[in-house]
Amino acid sequence: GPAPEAPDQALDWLDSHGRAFGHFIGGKWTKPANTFTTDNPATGEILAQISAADAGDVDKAVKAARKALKEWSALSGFERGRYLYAIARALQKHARLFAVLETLDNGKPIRESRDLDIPLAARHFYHHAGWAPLIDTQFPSHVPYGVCGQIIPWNFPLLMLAWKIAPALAAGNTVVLKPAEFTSLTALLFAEICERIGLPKGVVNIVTGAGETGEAMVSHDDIDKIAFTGSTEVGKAIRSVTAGTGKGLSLELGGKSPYVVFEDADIDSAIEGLVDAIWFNQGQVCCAGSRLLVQESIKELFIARLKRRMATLRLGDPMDKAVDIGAMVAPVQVERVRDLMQRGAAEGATIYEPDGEVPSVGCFVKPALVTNVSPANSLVSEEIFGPVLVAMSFRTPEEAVALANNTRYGLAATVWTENVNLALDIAPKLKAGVVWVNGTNNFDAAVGFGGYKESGFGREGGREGMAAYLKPVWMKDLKPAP
Ligand code: TXE
Repeated sequence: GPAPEAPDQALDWLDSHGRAFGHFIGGKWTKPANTFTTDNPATGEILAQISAADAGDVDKAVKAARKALKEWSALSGFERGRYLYAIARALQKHARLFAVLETLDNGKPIRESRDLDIPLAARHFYHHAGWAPLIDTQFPSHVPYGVCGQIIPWNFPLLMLAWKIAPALAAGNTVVLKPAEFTSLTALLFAEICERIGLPKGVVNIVTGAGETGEAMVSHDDIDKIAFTGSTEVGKAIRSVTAGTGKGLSLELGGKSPYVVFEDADIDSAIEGLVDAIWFNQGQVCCAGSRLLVQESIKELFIARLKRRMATLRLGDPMDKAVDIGAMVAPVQVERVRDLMQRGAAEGATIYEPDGEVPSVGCFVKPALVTNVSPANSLVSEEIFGPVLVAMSFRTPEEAVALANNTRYGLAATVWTENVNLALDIAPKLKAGVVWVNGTNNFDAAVGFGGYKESGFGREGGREGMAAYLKPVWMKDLKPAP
């Protein structure tokens, strides 16, 4: 096969920063302070020192964003769009460096960071560059929120940054963004891109750190809106902290998305779709198709073919271009997954894993298929956020809908059938923010993404995503028509 991707360029970039990073505030880098390490989860090697921002650092970042707001929001949409195009082009120009850095820091297969994470992040900036000059006409009588505090997870580090920053900037907001503590590096490289393309200082501020830094943002008085993607638990805490304030809020939280396969489905395609739905990014995907619901009549055949396909998945060095399953993000996530699987097994589940060795170092977890479960089993109800698929069966379409909706989450759902009428009947009955028919994980910057129920509220992407960064205002001084 092809030689593994070389990490040199990314390591050179880390070296150029002395392998230690401060925060990016008001267009300047602070000195590294109060540092913690970020490592490569596939090898355990330390990559760099990252600074943990305290309330004082967060305050400086908010002040910088506040200072930049007046000029930035007063620019024409056309001018803001030009900056967003410049960012998009720079992401494309440095795509290889971004992809390698992402894979080193996160453990995801290089094939995914190269073909999905980075191109989709660039696409998000292109898309919103196009929105910027349309805001005046598409959203008359709207103003930007102001200073936005954005907190993102570690599963798609640069892509989640793009989902947050691109629409905020297009609408005329300024931002303070905090990446997740496991994966700060591509956000820091992004800060350097903002510097290089001459984005006005203070429009984008990046502060790094863990939950305490996030808490300092959430409780800061001068942030106008918080946008959060992460665990349902933290999302609920943020909602209660912001409840008594005037802050805007959007939450994109966990999921336990159903993947419904009817007996007339194209089975080969449904299996390939399922591989993508649950084993993409080691299953660390909020909309992962983690609950297979397969019609009773084809259950045996389908499960047998799925097991055969699982045995061909290649697990190992994420820098290897042929690898399907890389490393999970951190040891704590591996433990979380193992604990849940033990609990599920103790509750009676049968767990299948294909044969084969797992590397002795690194955060590697084999793909797993769970069967013999009742709806009460923890593996059916809890978000596992790892490469673990839970399978159940149904007899009738009504039963499929009932099982699919039997969850506290509602982020995504997939329906697989050759019968268009059945698909059109079932899809609207599924309580999920996005429903895919005969496909899965189709993301588009032009389509709003977000959840129902405990998966959160607010949409990212498309017109709804733009609206999330704008506030309607009543123009009292509008002159009456002559
Ligand atoms: O998430 P956290 P964790 C789910 C998934 C996973 C579990 C735990 O099930 O196994 O959550 O992951 C910041 N105030 N998802 O513990 O803590 C944190 O620093 C403000 C699903 O890593 O929610 C990081 O930047 N911010 C999910 C971000 O929140 C706080 C993606 C997310 O981390 C904070 C990630 C606080 N009190 C995990 N505490 C998805 N929907 O895609 C932490 N943070």
